[in-house]
Amino acid sequence: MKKLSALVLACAAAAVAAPAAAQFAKPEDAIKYRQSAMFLMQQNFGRVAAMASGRAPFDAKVASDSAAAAEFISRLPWAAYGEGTDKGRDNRAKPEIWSDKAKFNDYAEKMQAEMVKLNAAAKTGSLDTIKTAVGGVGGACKTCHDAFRKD
Ligand code: ASC
Repeated sequence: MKKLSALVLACAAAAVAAPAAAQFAKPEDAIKYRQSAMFLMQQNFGRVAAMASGRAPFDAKVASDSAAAAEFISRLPWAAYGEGTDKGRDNRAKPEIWSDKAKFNDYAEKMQAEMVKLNAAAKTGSLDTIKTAVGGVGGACKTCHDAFRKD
């Protein structure tokens, strides 16, 4: 019994200590994962942004559902930027992501905070409120891309 609890504890400790990268079998999978998350986030955010700019007709339900999806997805990419995931599949991540991780994480957190605001704004059903929040998210995307994405 003692042995079993020690083993369970050791496994739990290992699971906590394991780097986020450990959830991916290979760097290619991590890159594909974060690119997929970014794509899904962009598609959902882009739908709301198109309504905010008048390129698409405003549909409060679609805006709300899309913003909720974008907000959830905004939490996903970050676990897939572990050490050694700069190469393994065609990607535009700059080396600064790993050499200036604190700044990268700060930008990532700011974007997620803007997504929370967008989701709340979309729930109000007010297009003007959504427009402001779309501006916040777009700015956060751009700030990070300018610093950490190639071209
Ligand atoms: C998008 C998208 C981005 C941001 C950015 C906002 O829809 O793909 O990277 O918005 O263009 O400035």
